[in-house]
Amino acid sequence: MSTVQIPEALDSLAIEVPSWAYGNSGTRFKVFGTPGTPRTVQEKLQDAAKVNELTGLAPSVALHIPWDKVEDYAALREYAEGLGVKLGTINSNTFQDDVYKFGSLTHSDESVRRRAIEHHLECIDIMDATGSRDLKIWLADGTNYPGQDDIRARQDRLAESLSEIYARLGDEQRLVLEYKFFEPAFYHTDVPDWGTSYAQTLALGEKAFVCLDTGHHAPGTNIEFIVAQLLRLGKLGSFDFNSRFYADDDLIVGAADPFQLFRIMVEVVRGGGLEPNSDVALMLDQCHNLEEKIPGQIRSVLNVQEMTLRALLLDRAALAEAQRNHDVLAANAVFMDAFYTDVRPALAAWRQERGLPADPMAAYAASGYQKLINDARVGGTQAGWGA
Ligand code: LRH
Ligand code: MN
Ligand code: MN
Repeated sequence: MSTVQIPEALDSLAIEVPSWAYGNSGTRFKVFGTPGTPRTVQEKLQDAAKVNELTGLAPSVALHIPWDKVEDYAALREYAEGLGVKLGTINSNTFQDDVYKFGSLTHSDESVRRRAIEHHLECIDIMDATGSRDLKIWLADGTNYPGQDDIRARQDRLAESLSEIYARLGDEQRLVLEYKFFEPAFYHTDVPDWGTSYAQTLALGEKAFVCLDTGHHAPGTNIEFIVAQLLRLGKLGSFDFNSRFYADDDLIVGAADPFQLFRIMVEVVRGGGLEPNSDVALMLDQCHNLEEKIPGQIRSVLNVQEMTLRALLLDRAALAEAQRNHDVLAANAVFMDAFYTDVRPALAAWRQERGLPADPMAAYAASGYQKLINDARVGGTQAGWGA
């Protein structure tokens, strides 16, 4: 019998899954095909619904446009809802067309900027049809060589382009601006860090927020500090969760550094990020190059759930007491106690109480779903990279 008491706050934990996680992906060296890969957006939604069915944790699916382009988004919404999931964040994409070689929202040529702005306005039209709240913008814009372009003028053009997109948002809609310090640009990136995203979104207004992708930081960056700071400033809009060893590796969240995920979730809880009506949306942004995609996603949402529970179990009163006494070792011990708590047996029981499988990974393996899709789907598509 486990002694872990699960706080009610865990009941409402929701992690959005990305449609592109179900497609084949890889590196610039090779994209391996996986049996059962979805051929259509609808099939990606079916797989996402399976993850939600077995975990109760993934009620919405992010789309990437044009990777998930369809004729009728209202019909797609109905289809998703029929499967028990909602359509979530709409991700724009100005990083795969030749016209954007030298930038999109920051481009020096007005006609290219116009095209990129129009793409975002189209994404907002899609949000109107899908009922999505968030438009997520990540830009590949940047330069490879010092002197290649005027980096300050690019900031000005970015601000102008973003304000036109922002002006089109509905009352309940939001814009989240994701930062990344390098790649595909190698000298400078136009939105490299949280400070730039904060400055740009602050100028836009209260419906604009920062998106923090955990893979988009230099090694050694204290990400939980950024989380604390953005929550303090009321500007943390969303997470793209994944793991990195070296760069933007897009591996399963919590796989590379579970302790870092714990530290991040401690700050999320501390900053009110799990409270009802919080501004913070939790999402995965991952690719499964080698492993099977559906169990990869199941593992991912379970990792977030486990670390969230450990963060909720942190004895904050004891921690505050030790901190007040400047008892460094006691404070650290309280912190580590929560991290080292094995919450898995308690979570298994908690799931069963809610009619979910105690072990979603085992339930998936036993479900026969993988064989079903392997047989039914021939010629699945790539996640989008190079597609
Ligand atoms: C960029 C990024 C961004 C994209 C996704 C596919 O590296 O993190 O969120 O939309 O990958
Ligand atoms: Mn991302
Ligand atoms: Mn990324």
